[in-house]
Parts: sequence; C-alpha cells; structure tokens
Amino acid sequence: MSGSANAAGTTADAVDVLVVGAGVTGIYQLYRAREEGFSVQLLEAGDGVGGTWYWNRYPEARFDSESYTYGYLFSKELWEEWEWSERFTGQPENERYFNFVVDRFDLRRHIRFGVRVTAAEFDESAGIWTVRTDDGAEHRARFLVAATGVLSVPFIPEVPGREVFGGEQHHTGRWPQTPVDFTGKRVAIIGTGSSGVQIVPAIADQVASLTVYQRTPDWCTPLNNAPLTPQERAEIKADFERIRETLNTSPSGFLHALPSRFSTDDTAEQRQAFFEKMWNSPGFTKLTENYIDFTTNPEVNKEFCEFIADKIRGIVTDPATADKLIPKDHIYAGRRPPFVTGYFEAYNKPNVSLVALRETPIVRITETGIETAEGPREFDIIIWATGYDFGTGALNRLGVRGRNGLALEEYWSEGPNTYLGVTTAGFPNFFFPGGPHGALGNNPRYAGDQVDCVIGALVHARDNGYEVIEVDPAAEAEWTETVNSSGSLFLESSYFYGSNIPGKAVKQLLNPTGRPNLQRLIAELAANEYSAFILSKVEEAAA
Ligand code: NA7
Repeated sequence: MSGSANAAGTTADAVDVLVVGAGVTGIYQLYRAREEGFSVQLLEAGDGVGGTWYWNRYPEARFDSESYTYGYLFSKELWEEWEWSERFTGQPENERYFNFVVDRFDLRRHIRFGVRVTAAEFDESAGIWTVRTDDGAEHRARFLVAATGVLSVPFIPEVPGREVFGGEQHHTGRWPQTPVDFTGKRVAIIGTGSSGVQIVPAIADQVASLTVYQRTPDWCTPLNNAPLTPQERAEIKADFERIRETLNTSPSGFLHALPSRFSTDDTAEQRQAFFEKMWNSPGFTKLTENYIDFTTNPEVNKEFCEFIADKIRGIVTDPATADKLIPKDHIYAGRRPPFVTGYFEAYNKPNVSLVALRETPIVRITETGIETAEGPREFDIIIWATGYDFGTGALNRLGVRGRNGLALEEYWSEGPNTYLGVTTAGFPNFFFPGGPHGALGNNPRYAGDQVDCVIGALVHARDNGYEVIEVDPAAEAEWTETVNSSGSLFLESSYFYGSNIPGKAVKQLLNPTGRPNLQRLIAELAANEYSAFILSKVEEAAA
C-alpha cells in the first residue's frame, strides 16, 4: 500500500502503519507489520525500548509473570538465543531483552525515539492519519496503532505543597536514568501497590529511615523467585513448541496448571496444608492453581485470607503494625494482588515504620517533609508509588480526533467504547491493542492476540483492495455492553475501574469475559471476513 496515490489525496509521504509506543505490544506490532510487508514507523517518547521496562527502573522493579511466559513466542530462534537468569527477572534484564529483540530482528531503524505524540487527526477525504509530535514534526499514516499501554501514565495525587518540597521526588513510573542514591537518606514512600511493596525491602538496608505511607493494604504473598538452573534453562529451551502451544491457549496466559480440586474435597486441615503449598508457590499460581471454587466461593477465599493474615502476624513482630498490614475491605484478588520478597520482614527493622493513612491522613507536603494529622516528619526523598491512570490514560491524552473531528477523550468521557478492545467506532483505521477491554491475565499474551487481530484485519483489507477499516457501531455497542455487564472479581473501587483517578468515569477497563472468549471472537471475526468492520475505499468512506 505504501506510497500509492488515490483519488482523494496523495499518500506519497504516508507509511502504511504508524505505531505509537515501543513497549512489549508495540515492538510486536512493529515486527508483525513489517513481516507482512507494510511500511511501518514507530514513535516512542522514551529514549529506549521496553515501555514499562524502560520507565520503571526503580529498585527491585521485577516481573511477576514468569519471564519466559512474558517474552515473545514468535521466533524459535529468539527463544533459543535468549537466556533468562531467573524465574522472575528484574527491570535491567527485562530492558536488555527488549533491546536484544529489536536488534535481533533489525527493528530499531523503524523506531524514532524521544518524540511524544501530541495530536492525531484523521483526514476523511484522504483516509490518512496526520500525527504530530512534540518536536514539531508531522507524520502521516494509513493506519494508526496506539500501543501505548495500560499502565503508562503515572498518577500523583494532588497533595498540597508538593511543589515546595526541597528534596528529591520520584514517581515509580518515571524513575531517573541515573540510579537514586539512598545511602543514609530519610525516605518516604507513598503507596503500597505492586510497585511500592517491591521497593520497601530493596532499600530498607541502605536508608537511614524509611516511612511507608499506606492507604489500603493489599493481600501480599511471596513471589518465590529463584535463579533458573542450567537444567531448567535447557528444559525451557528444548520445550519451545509445547510451551508456546500452552501459552497461546492458556486462559490466563500463564504456564500454570489448571486447578484440580474443590475446597470441599479437602478437610480444614488439608486446606491449611494446601494453602501452605500455595504460599510457597511462585507468583500468580496462588490465584491460577488455587481451588476450583476459589473465585466463586467467598468462604474458601476468606479462609485463604485468614491464612495469609496469620502469616503476616507470624512475620511482623509488632502486633499493631501487623494488624495495619492486613487488608480489611476485600478478599483475595478483589484488587490486583502484589507479590513480595521480604516485604513484611522489612517492618521488623528499627529504621522502617508504617503510617496508616486512613487513621493518619497526609495534610500537606512541606519544604522539608510530610505533615500528617500527627505532625511533620522530615525527609530527603519522597517516592510516589501511587499508580497509574489505568487502561485509557494514555489513549485519552494522545489528542486523537476521528470523523468530524470527534475527540477520543470526549467519546470516552463516560468510559471506553471498544470492539474487542482493539478499535472504536468513528475512528477509522485506528487500533489500540493492549488497551482497555482486552486484558485478563498475563499482559503480553492477550495483547499479542490483539496485535494478531489488527494485523489480520490489515492484511484482509489489503488483499481485498480496501483502504478504510471501521468497526460497525452495533458491534462496538454489543462488545462494550458485554464487558460492562460482566461481573469480575475485582472491586469497583480498584484501578481496573478507574476509581483511583479523581473525576474519572467508573467503568470496567478490563475484559472480564476472559481470554478464551476474546480469542474465540477474534477467530470468528476473521472467519466471517471481518464482517463486524465496514471496509471501503477512501472515496466511499469519505462519502
Ligand atoms: P497501584 O497498584 O495502583 O498502587 C498505587 C498505590 O498508591 C496504592 O497503594 C494506592 O492506595 C496508593 N495511593 C494512590 N493515591 C493515593 C493517595 N492520594 N494517598 C495515598 N496513597 C495513594 O500502582 P503500582 O504502581 O503499585 O502497581 C501498578 C501495576 O504495576 C500493578 O498492578 C502491576 O500490574 C504492576 P489505594 O489502594 O488507592 O488506597
């Protein structure tokens, strides 16, 4: 398609596919588009690849999906050439992996670094997207694919006085390139989600003092990371086809076994032994390999929570601190469960303390520290581990304008409307794999399904002489309604509904129908010759 002219306008300077974001999804999108023979360019705001694994370089930033199930499955050579050192590798190794991939497949020359998209407008008469970046440049493309991620826009709460603080302040998602020196520093960390609880034990021994400001405790359980032995590495490499097949069809996108027992199959004593096994199992197996009825029977879930609470009481020596660390308002997986290494143990160190913000709220940030209802404390460094504008944050900030100049952020002001979490009506030739309404499980796996869906549609359009792809509003309405009316484990108060962002519509941002359903619908879409899409020539679409 590249460079062809059409009646409505010239496409001579337009690429076929413009991808935004060089994270795990964007790199795969770039690779697939190039392999299918499309001309393709990728724009990335950072100076390197990796997305989350470029920006989140805070101490102990780490996968909690098994590394080899997070990495790409499109190349057996890549699988065999890359060595993961641990079950759950840390940020530096993850970033190296993404660099290895782009160089291995010669993708870097398609990537422009250090440019942030500020606007993207669809020209209906030409069927072309014009994309502007903060360096003043203009880019033109037939198809625009925003692979901008669900956890890429950091959120820092409006706490009075933040600008007057004289020390260092960092958000976990915008960590500086040069390592932060914590030695002998008085450090505050605000937020105890997955990021905050990774940092606490990582810096506790370096700092003079560490004060953790916690609003809502989560059900943290051990990550149980371990180095991969040479034998394990060899086994993983030798088993590529089977692992790929399992991951490509796994409901959660993990390599975990499916649960095999109901809680009622076991006595109370046997359940305790089983929970002990779960406690000692890696990462998300506590959810994916728990009892069959774990997510449907609140009683067994509560029993597991009581088991975890006992563990916390057994680890943390100060009973009052232990009690503050035990969640009171949700059962396991009511919110995204974090995984930890030495987190609870850190509270036994004399220099680590916990402030429960619901009892002792922050009043303001001062020049020298943080003032709560109990008074001021002085700090050299404040870490904001306060999360992200999940799901729609990045897309709503891209300045996307579809038909008749419709602004995406306006169209989505009451929550996203999507078809299969890949596209939205009124925004022709615009796709966002790995965005809202797609996820439920191991991120790269379902985002990969969506990239494949987008590429399938592009190839179908090319093969049949179509230039414009737009989802039928009825198909979009049906999927959006399905997503919004499907209950999920996660509470409406979690960031999966946008509740952490003041003023944001509280709407489902995940795909609670699950990955198998998404895969089925994607397969049906292709089998039905993309009948959920209105496919046309530019002149027809403009008319
Ligand atoms: P999360 O999981 O959204 O955690 C953010 C934390 O920040 C959480 O403990 C919040 O408490 C806390 N927070 C947010 N706003 C405030 C204010 N105003 N005051 C005090 N504390 C606040 O983000 P993470 O970066 O830890 O993890 C993001 C994802 O990365 C994670 O799920 C994985 O997918 C990897 P709250 O719970 O809202 O009371």
